[in-house]
Amino acid sequence: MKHKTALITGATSGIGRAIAKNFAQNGLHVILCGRRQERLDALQKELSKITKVHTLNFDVRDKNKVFEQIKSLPKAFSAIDILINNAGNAHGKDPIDEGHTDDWDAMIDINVKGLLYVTKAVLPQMVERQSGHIINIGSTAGKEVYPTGNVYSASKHAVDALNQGMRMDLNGKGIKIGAVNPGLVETEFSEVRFKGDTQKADTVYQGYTPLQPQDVAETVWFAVTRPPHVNIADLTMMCLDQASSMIVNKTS
Ligand code: NDP
Ligand code: 8X3
Repeated sequence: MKHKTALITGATSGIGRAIAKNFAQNGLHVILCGRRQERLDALQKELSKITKVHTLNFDVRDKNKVFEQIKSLPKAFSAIDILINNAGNAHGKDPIDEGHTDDWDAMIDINVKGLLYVTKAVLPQMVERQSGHIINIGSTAGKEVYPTGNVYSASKHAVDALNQGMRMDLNGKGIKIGAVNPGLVETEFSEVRFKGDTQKADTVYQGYTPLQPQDVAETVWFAVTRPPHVNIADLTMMCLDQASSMIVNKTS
């Protein structure tokens, strides 16, 4: 596992950043992706003390930039062993008749099409080498729908479908495909969903003990360290206080 190269989308925050740190601490070389350059620079500075780090700045919605950036990788980083398709967010939380088309576009374009573009840019080399591992970060929202979750949930159901489809189409080509589907994780997710309303965002994680990004990172690490014949195909994880999207044991 040491010195393998992993590309992580959405490495500037939350789950992606925790996965990047965990990989770096375990000796993997990491390619950190995101749009916020100052955060990419800060994480690169931190992780460069313990491993080899490269950063790529692109919006996953920008198809040409995705291909251009991944093609531009220096030789030392160009063979990608592990791809973590993590970049994504919810935008808004409204009943369908009150939803905003810009939010819908963002969720479908980032969570679904962006994941496809990055996968398309990385896959050919994995197919050629007959080896590689892709982990798609889905969600409990990709397994069940909840009121006002409509389009976000649809985008994560698409990730679930793509995870299955990729595994079928790549069967026999030596590439592992799997999903990790977390429930509520305390990240900047709700801040993005509620467009910077931090007070509203904070209430999502109050009154119970939610998952932390590190919990998801440790689960991803478990998946990537299984023996060659074992593929974690589809794993759903929630905090103890969560039973489903709608059932959370809040004590306050
Ligand atoms: P954060 O908001 O903390 O992180 C989101 C990451 O995605 C950031 O690094 C951001 O980077 C990146 N990103 C967002 N939009 C784009 C874009 N257009 N192009 C490139 N990168 C982008 O949220 P989380 O860590 O919680 O979310 C990570 C993943 O986990 C998402 O796919 C989310 O759906 C999923 N998830 C989250 C759960 C939760 O409760 N938090 C539960 C289940 C799944 P930057 O802004 O720098 O581009
Ligand atoms: C994030 C979890 O419940 O906010 O995927 O949709 S939830």
